Amino acid sequence: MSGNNESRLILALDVYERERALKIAEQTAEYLWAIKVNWPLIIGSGLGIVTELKDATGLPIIADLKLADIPNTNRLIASRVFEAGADYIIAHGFVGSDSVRAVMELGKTIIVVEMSHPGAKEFIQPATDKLVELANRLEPFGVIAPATRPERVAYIRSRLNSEVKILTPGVGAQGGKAGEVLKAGADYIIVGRSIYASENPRESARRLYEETMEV
Ligand code: BMP
Repeated sequence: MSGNNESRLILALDVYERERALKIAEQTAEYLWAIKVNWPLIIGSGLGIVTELKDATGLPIIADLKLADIPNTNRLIASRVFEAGADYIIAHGFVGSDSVRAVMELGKTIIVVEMSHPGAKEFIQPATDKLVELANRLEPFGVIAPATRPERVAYIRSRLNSEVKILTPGVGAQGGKAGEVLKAGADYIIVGRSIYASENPRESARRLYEETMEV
């Protein structure tokens, strides 16, 4: 099954089990632009799941490792994850440009500039302007911004180079609304529980996909 290049929906596949992950990925692939793999799935199923998901769906895979280490360690981790077939890696920007560059030298990178949870207001949000400046300087594929705060997405969009994409988690379970955040300037929405924990993941993905197409 192959994915949908027109789609603006990214599935956050935060389950532990390999079989379950592959089943949900195959059921929903038609409506997705990409699949985001985070630590729960890598810890539960091993890094090989990246290759398997790619083979099973043909979709781009985003490895959401939120790398936040010194350049050498970021490089050691990122090289194996890109080798496994990841198309994008998410890295934190607050560790500094050298750490982010170490990832960017190996493949397409997405930088966190603001997060979606309430605690993001404590440390990350006060640093967002600087993180956006970092993204403007390094020109990664994209940045992560909060779907829970569309006004912040609009603000980030107004300061960010237009070629840099905005990917927004926080739709559904965390309270964000797909239409609102896309109207605010997001390029993609990232959705986990509202799809994978629903009774019918395929139908939930289809509904979200339709919603994004109406914007
Ligand atoms: P859910 O739709 O179930 O809330 O999942 C959101 C996904 O996006 C999770 O994988 C989470 O780790 C990730 N995420 C987030 O929720 N907020 C952020 O600011 C950054 C994230 O990567």
